[in-house]
Amino acid sequence: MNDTILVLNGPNLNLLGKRQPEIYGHETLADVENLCRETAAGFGLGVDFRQSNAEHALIDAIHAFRVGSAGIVINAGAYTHTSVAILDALNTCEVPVIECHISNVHRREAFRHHSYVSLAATAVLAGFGTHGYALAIRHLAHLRAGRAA
Ligand code: CA2
Repeated sequence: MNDTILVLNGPNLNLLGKRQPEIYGHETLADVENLCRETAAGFGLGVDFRQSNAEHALIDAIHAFRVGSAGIVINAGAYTHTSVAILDALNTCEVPVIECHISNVHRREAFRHHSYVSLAATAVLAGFGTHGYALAIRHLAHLRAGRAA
């Protein structure tokens, strides 16, 4: 088991902080990356922080971290609601997977209420804003401490 958490962000999240602040807030993805690194460092863990608009790149990243890592935090963006391919990749994971959404998807449009990612997730966070990423990392650290004991 290594010390690195994959934090994986899907389509359009590169625009975080630049559009729709009423839904997603003012923080940029670079701010989220800093938050993740600082949070993980507090537990002696590292972060590989990635964003892609391409489904295959997200799947390749999951494959690279599916075994032996400290876990995966995934905000798959709209692929959450559509991608059986990402679900299939997550179902191969031997490490914990935390699904994280900035907005509360359950008080939004009905098509956001179903998540393929949730079918493979250890835990799900929605509506905590970007703070949800820190909570997800904190939970991975907690699970890791339990596994090491
Ligand atoms: O709430 C979330 O984190 C979402 O995963 C964000 C996705 C959306 O499709 C999911 O239903 C919920 C959208 C990501 C788009 O990100 C943007 C951020 C700022 C401006 C424009 C898009």
